[in-house]
Amino acid sequence: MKITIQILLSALTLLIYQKTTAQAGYELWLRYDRIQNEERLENYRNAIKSFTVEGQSETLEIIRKELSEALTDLLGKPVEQQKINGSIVIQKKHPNLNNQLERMTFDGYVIKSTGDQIIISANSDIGLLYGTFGLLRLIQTQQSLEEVSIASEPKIQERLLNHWDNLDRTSERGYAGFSIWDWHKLPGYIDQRYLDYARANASIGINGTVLTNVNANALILTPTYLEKVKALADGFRPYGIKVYLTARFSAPIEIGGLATADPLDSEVINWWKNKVSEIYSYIPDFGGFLVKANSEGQPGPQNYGRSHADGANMMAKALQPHNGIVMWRAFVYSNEEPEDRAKQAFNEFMPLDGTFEDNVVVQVKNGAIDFQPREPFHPLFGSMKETPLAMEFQITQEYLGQATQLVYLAPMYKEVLDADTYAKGKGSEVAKAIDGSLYNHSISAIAGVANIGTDINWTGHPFAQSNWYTYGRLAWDHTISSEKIANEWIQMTWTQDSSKLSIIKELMMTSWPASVNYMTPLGLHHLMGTGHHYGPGPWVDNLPRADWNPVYYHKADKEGIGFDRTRTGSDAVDQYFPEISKTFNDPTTCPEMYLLWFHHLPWDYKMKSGNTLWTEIALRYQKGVDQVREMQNQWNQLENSIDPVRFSSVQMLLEIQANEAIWWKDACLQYFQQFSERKLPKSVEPPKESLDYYQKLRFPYAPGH
Ligand code: BDP
Repeated sequence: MKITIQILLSALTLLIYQKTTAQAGYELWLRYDRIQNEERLENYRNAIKSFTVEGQSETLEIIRKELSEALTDLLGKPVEQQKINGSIVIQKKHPNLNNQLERMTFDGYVIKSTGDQIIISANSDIGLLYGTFGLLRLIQTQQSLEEVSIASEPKIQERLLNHWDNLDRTSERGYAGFSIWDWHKLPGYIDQRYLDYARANASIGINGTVLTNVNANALILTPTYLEKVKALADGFRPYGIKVYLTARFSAPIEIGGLATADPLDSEVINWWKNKVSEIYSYIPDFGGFLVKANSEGQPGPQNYGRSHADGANMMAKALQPHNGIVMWRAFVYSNEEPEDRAKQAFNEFMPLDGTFEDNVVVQVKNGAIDFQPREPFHPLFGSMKETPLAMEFQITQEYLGQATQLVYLAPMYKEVLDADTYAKGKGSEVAKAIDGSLYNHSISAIAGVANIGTDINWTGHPFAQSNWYTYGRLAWDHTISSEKIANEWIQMTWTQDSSKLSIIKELMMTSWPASVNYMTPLGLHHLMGTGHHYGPGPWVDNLPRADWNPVYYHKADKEGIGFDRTRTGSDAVDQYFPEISKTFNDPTTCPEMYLLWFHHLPWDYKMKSGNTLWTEIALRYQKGVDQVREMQNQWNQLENSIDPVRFSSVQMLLEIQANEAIWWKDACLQYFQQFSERKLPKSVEPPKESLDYYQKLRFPYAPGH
């Protein structure tokens, strides 16, 4: 009797625990809520009575568990596993699908209905895992399975997360708690979170992870830490996720006892060769290195008078025998350089095109400055022909409201991916430069700076999960639309009700344009507070480097505002192909969203709307505030249809966001008004606090810094 009560009690505790974590959002988009539409449910129940997974491997075991649990939850009744001939058949290289599979590269999959069965097939177990999640997504988003025939393969080969995580568990620009890697307890303790992380990534096709910060610590390359890295790699492997590390360029000195890290020094070359072999003895499928060198104080080849190519190639050669790659970052700009910061990476890397080893990928941020709310695409895309370029997106919202703001980033990523570089005439989109199709590169890669931490919902803001999801989906297929991704994610995360879905989607689709409006409208950029980048600080002018100060970027004065990057200014426009540079160079053809990125214009400059520039700026800030208020109204309509914990968490965060939007508007407009010396338009709400008040705000413990 006593035992039965104990069992009942622990079952109850587990149930309550599961309910609480579900309400807190731990399940991400893998909630598998029961299908509510009775007709659909009946169809699924008829079509799916059982499943069969052919073969044995750790990955196939994961598939079995996933299918059994997911189908049982989605269909609200247990779905049996059968030895042969289930209604879903998961089989590698299925003979009926040979034709399609033979043409498939990487880890693509086919899902095909034959009338009485649904077959999922692929060339690898990992492909089968992706196919399994693909099928579950179809059910989660309530697609018909009757005549399903899907062939899906990733357009980009290496789809990585970059964790800017430190060994002390802080996370640079992390807003969701601490790093999920508990180095102290590794390798003995494998936190369930690691496996849940791997599973979530596999569900969206992410196949690699860089565990450590680009501002690297050489200790990660020592045996003590490599043991720990191995434990993680072993856990991730069945989910198809390879591990990569950041390599500190000066490691040969710091942990190797050498006197130099000169990439042409034979001892240094040997040191890296041996170090790489040692890493592979722990992790036979190690992915390779990500390197930030000669950037923001990090050591690099230039310390020894060598080039980025010398540095990258030295590491690349050490990795070649093991099939590893080097991702060498192009995020470089120099303090001594009087040149416009936006031009420096291009100037530095273009002359090196054609000199990199085959296993080097140059990793380029989406824009030429630094993950701003909106940036024109980086001019290196399309221009570097001989070198594969990886796109680096930031998923963590360093400059986009951190964890207090709801900003759905798919439209931002898409704006960049879809931008035409004109490198080979019309139709040379940035996406093609990355997926390798523009210049026939054999390696292709994409990186997203992760927003994942120890918070129970993983990402701090419940809606920040959508950005992790989006990144994975676009890395797999950059042609999917922002709306479609939002639809999927909302159905899997929030609701199956179409009218509620539309409300959430509208809110999400408004969020990025809104944030651009209330932070940096019309091409303004880098106006954020010092160091932590939290909130506005357009007045900041006292940082040691000119190009760390917001005043460097907006250049507001009595005459006007904006950075002149035209041919008569810094001439950054000419780093683009002529079709683009011509458009950007002329304020009348330059898209207004980038206007002040490329032009310094008088306050009375006439905008397309007929307003003066000053009026337009003011109206944009106000519009951003109004848009957030509208987002609040939309969310409030969902009370009672969303579980109370997640509902009120988003409600509170939107209230914070609304206040932060007002803060941005008031601080920026009052600051710029000192130069414009013009009144605010009537429809702009008067500021809540004085400029002086905003300038005195301090946030010594703002997260992520
Ligand atoms: C900037 C961040 C800084 C990073 C740097 C980078 O503020 O923390 O170290 O980028 O990408 O956006 O290396």
